[in-house]
Amino acid sequence: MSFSSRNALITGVTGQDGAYLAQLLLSKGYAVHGVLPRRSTDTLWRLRELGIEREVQLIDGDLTDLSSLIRAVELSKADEVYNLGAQSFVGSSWRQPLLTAQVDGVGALNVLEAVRIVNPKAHFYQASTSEMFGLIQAERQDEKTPFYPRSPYGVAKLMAHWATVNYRESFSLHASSGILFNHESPLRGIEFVTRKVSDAVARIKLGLQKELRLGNIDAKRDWGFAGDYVEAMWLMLQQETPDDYVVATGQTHTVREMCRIAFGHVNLKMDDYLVIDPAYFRPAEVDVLLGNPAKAMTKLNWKPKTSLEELITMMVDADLRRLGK
Ligand code: NAP
Ligand code: F7E
Repeated sequence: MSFSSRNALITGVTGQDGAYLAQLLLSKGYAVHGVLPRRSTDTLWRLRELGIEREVQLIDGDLTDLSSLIRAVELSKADEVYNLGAQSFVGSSWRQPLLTAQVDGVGALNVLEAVRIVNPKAHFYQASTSEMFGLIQAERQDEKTPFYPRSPYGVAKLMAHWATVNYRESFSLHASSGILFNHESPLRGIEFVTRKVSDAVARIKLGLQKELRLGNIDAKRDWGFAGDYVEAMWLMLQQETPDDYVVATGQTHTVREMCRIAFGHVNLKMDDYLVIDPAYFRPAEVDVLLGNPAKAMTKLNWKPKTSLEELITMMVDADLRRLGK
């Protein structure tokens, strides 16, 4: 089906998910607009890698500047607004807690306000996160599992999550929240552990690096592919009624296992290169995450399509190609 008369607005369009979501919406015929915060460096590399840099219409704006968001919702004539913008690195959130709260917490409220003021009929998506479960209160986390965030990032995202629920209940906004578990891709930021590993493995294989320094490799995550997860975001906004959905694979693996897959893919032994460095341990850790995506699978007819092995080998191959150029 073509959505050629529909306008979408994405905050965080230059990030991993923003780029894949923009690509998905363009393929469906949407006019895609993106909020672009002012930066002194070029931040369009992901849109360029996907070959859609010229197709996304960029509008200056920042999540901390309500007036810029009002202008963006007006200019884009958005039917669907996806709030993906965030300071998304958990590790940095202890070092920049107030910025994280302003961007990830109050920023989401700013987008909700812009939608409420300009076009309360627009469908709204909030990028919630499994980090809200933190110190897990159930073995498999679903939409009913109580939250217990363990970082300033998780705390800020919890505010945004409840603001989304509250605007749905208070103002009847079509506001949905996707509680997404970790999702990765060749477009993942280099500071996150999967991409740090895929980049390092490629460098070691090519003789450009000697070792890989990591923190807590016993942490367990439910890792999926970002390309699969943006489909779930879109599906949520196509539903008759707004709701909250867990999006996950239902499998969990340690950082150590993920790392072993990456080294094994290029016929290297992880133990020959891995160094544990206390600098990468966090003040409070989320030890294990394991999602139950049953609701998304039943109600959205969504399912994850990519195994961890496929994901990590895809990322290592992409980094080998990049570094080989
Ligand atoms: P990402 O790659 O870090 O992208 C974040 C985006 O937000 C970037 O485009 C960034 O622009 C933008 N941004 C940062 N501060 C901003 C501000 N003040 N105003 C406007 N835009 C701003 O993150 P991602 O992995 O794509 O994740 C997308 C969203 O899902 C985030 O909200 C994240 O917290 C959430 N989430 C991610 C995961 C995951 O595993 N990837 C899981 C659950 C939830 P600059 O690069 O120019 O700063
Ligand atoms: O860490 C451990 C680290 O930074 C994963 C974000 O997208 O997903 C992401 O948050 C695990 C943690 O992701 C290193 O301690 C060990 O236990 O890749 P990460 P994250 O913190 O899970 C959630 C769902 C989001 O919402 C976030 O936005 O790996 N770990 N050694 C390490 N992590 C990093 N980054 N670097 C290390 O050297």
